[in-house]
Amino acid sequence: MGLLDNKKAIIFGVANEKSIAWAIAQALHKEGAELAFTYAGEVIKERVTPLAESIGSKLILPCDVSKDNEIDAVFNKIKEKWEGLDILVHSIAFANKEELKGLYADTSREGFRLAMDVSAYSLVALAKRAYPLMEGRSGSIITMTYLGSERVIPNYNVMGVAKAALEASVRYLASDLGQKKIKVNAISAGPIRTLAAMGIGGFREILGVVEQKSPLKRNVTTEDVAKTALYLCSDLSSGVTGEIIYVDAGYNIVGM
Ligand code: 0WD
Repeated sequence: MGLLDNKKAIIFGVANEKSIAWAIAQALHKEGAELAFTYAGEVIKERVTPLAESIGSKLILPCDVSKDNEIDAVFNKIKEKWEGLDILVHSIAFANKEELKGLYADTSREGFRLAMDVSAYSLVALAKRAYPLMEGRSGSIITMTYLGSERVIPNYNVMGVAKAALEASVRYLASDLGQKKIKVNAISAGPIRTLAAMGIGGFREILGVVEQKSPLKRNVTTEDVAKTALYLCSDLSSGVTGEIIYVDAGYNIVGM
């Protein structure tokens, strides 16, 4: 018997086998959840399809989260195939590469809009379509954030500001959806070498600092994050909502 037997979960944000979302998908699958995946663009489709199929997923759908019509199509399909939904994993962020180096003070209006739209508003856009499908099912929505939302991390820039908006959205969504018995939480992960992370200037240096200074004296893995995701998506976290949970080897508590 698994923790998530008979649960239906949709995963947004698998780009390849190194993605945090992929480790989460595997953990949810292992505990019995049935999974749907989305991808943005044909290149990602080719990477996601074999991964999704390897764990028996039959629903692999296109979705650029900056397009409402694509989001609508995904949730219409979920309604048609599954009728309801128990778990939504949002593991998506994007900013133009030139915004992730140099000065935050040089952020462009369009760069700010794009980072906010894809990295923060997208959670709201997905939650808006998910909650009617979660009615009466004790749903769980999770998203991924980073310490750059509350402290200045060199080069993280506009993404830090987008993550602050994302974390505030977690609290507002948790408040709205609590009466429908839906939990909304975020995991604040330590740095992990993924496609998205490699776009951040000086990322290798950040990994080195965490290894040296964090209480556990190591970096975290996608499996570390996936275990907390499993907790948040299952009944083990039945009394937890609106939280930002750190999976960062304790780095966030360190002052010096
Ligand atoms: O150190 C890290 N890797 C951390 C990541 C530390 C703390 C938090 N995070 C967050 C990221 O900010 C993101 O929200 O975790 C989430 C997942 O990121 P990841 O697993 O590190 O990176 P990746 O494997 O690249 O997945 C993010 C994916 C995109 O990948 P690419 O590399 O193609 O940009 O987000 C998806 C895409 O698959 N994505 C979109 N999906 C739909 N519509 C869009 C979009 N417009 N843009 C990006």
